[in-house]
Amino acid sequence: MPPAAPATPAAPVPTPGALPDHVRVAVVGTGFAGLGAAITLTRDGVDHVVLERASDVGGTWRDNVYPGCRCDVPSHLYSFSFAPNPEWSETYSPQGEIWEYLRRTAAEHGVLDRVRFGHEVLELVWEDERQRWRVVTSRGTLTADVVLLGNGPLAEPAIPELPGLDRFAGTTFHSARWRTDHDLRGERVAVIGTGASAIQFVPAIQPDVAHLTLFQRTAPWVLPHTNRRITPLERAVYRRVPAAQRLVRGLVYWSRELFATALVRNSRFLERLERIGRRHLERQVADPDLRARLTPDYRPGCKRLLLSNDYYPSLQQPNVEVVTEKIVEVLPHAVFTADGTEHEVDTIIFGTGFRVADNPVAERVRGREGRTLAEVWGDGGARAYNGTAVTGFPNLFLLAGPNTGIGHTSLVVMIEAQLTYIRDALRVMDETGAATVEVRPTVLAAWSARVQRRAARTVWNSGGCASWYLDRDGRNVTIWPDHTFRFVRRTRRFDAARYELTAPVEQPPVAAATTGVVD
Ligand code: N01
Repeated sequence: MPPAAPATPAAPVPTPGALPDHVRVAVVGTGFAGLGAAITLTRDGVDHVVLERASDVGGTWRDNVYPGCRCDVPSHLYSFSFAPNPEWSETYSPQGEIWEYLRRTAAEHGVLDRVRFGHEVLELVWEDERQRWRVVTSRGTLTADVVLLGNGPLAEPAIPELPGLDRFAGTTFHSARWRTDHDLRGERVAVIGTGASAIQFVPAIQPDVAHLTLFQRTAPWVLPHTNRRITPLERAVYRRVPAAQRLVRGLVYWSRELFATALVRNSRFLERLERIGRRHLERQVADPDLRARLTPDYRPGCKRLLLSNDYYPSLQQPNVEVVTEKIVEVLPHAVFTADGTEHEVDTIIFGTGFRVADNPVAERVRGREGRTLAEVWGDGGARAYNGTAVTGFPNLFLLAGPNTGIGHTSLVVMIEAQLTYIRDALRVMDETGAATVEVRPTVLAAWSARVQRRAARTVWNSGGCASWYLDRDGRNVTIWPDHTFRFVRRTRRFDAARYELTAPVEQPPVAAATTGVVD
């Protein structure tokens, strides 16, 4: 099949300059989080560098070029509040437009010359005696007073360890590493997984492949999609009257927050949603047997709600088979399932999601006591105060960190709130002369307990499904279990009293009042 069309480059990406020896702030990644951070730091005149392992900006919107990829959050909200885009062509944007938006926004805000492309961060080590981070990259080492981790929770593909996979003679790839050079036309293709990615690329590739075997472990809730083209008139209005677009953004935001009430309280409203999902299935799938296999057995919202009008129809095409039997083994030319069937295939595509709870970047960050983030989180689960700060890791701020994920609205809202908070933290450091800030252990423990208590009531915890939102111990370590405006409110100012501030070594102590420990 023809390769997915990535965005036409909107802005030239400069060749990387030399790596500085030392910076005030090192930012990791150039998705919404990393670019948002770079824009904020540039505006504030903060000395910084941005480390990006790839050769272009864009994060997940650069990496996910699979056919049919688009955002399932409306574009007017899924964008920076300070950089509205009146030119969105559809209410839910295709991947290429979002990637182009990020490239253009980065260029317009003059942040590209601070980005060092092809620099993968291999190790981040806190040097306590020097009060700074040693940042080891694939192309050299630097030090930084402060590190902002914007590596992204959905950046590391998860590929299941299926017995025999290494002996498969055909092609395999993950949806986030789509082989645009691989022609699927006329092939027998296996797709493993039926999450947000698969339901987008299955209808897109189905017409071209000879046969598609879809391996479904758990049926997703699929709701009707309301995407539509944005008319030239609307675009002209947004261009000339920016307040009109802000109004639409606000309406989208508040309607999503209203909806969040149902998810957060696991309320009866979800039964209505269930009826909508069932009706969608009944309308689109005539065969009762297939319909039964596509019917979820948990509350809608427990896993991400999926939007599609073409997923179910594509599954009923003569060249598609939905297999719900467990995969036992991969043979050189087939996928072998528990019922004893060999499903012969040429290519296997993994739509199996990402390493979120066990993100490998956590193994590369070593804190004050010599332990890695992964080790600390391995004991009690991933946690960060305000999704941002971890005890034992001074001057480290996580963007889109634990429990800042979102099941109902735009992650960009959360990222911008975190940037406000971090920006204020840097201001406090400057004003007090503090060399380090580190969240107090009691504060983090209380925060984590509160988040888990709150999460227990939500549909993500008690909706009757297993999902990547929960870690191995059933803790919700990913989703913000509340309305986003509450997160925005609590991150408006850096609450220095909840942190330990230390003065630069060999300098007088910091004057800031930092004694009171709060919840
Ligand atoms: O991954 P997923 P995704 N054997 O983890 C199945 C965002 N996103 O890439 O449900 C068989 O949702 C697994 O089965 P089960 C969005 O936040 C956003 O689709 O665990 N099957 C599931 O069906 C989303 O939540 C957009 O039983 C196996 C699938 O693989 C996140 O990315 C678009 C298996 C994984 O689903 C991830 O979505 C796309 C195994 N061993 C993605 N292991 C937007 O539009 C896993 N599965 C913004």
